[in-house]
Amino acid sequence: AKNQFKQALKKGDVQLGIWTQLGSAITAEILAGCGYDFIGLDGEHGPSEYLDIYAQLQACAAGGPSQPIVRIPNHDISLIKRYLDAGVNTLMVPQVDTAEQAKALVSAVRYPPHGVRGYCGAPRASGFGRIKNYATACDAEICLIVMPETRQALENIEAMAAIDGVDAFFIGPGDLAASLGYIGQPMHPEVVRVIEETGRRVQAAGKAVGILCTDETQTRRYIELGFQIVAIGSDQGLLTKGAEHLLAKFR
Ligand code: 3PY
Ligand code: MG
Repeated sequence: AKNQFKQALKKGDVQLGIWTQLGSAITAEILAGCGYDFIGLDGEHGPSEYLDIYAQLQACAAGGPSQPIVRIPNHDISLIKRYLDAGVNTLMVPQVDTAEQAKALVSAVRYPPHGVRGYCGAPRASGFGRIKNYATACDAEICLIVMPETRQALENIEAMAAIDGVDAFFIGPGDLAASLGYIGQPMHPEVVRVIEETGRRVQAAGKAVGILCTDETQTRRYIELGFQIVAIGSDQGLLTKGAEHLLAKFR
């Protein structure tokens, strides 16, 4: 199996990642070489469109060992097909609220007869046709991460976790806080309590759980609780904080 990230989740290992939302292939190339287990390429928030993500995937391949995870903007199966063709093997989908939605996503990432993914002869994902068994081998390599970000999703955690092909859950603290009535307060004690409880429920159902968190103390706590996919910072956050910190030393 080539998707080391997926294997690491199965083994129970923690994967530390960096989030990128600036849409820059150069940034992705630099970060991919920094030693993180994964790099999140964000096609939901931030400026990245399909070709921007494509370039960032190329940059990751050139820049280093980090596993790219692509977060797509919606559940559109024709868009999912295009990202998979581009070589995405670890796909994150936002705002997944129901088992029906999760099942449709599993179907979207699998070729017939197991799903409805459209077939292309020689996409980038197949090394432009050089990986001869791509069409039969790829299903096992694809890692599907769904995002519970609403009250409704919380009600359906066990139903979604029971679906074969849903590999992991990545909690969106910002949207979840908003859905719970605490918009802009992802660190509100009640939001954190619900996140921790959701993590336990996902783990009890036998699936991996992850989160994007930039508060260092809370990030450590999530790791202690067994969160496995942990994005610990972002390109935009690092740039802002680094630039402000530098200037503050001289002014
Ligand atoms: C959220 O906080 O809602 C997210 O989607 C983070 O990735
Ligand atoms: Mg979100």
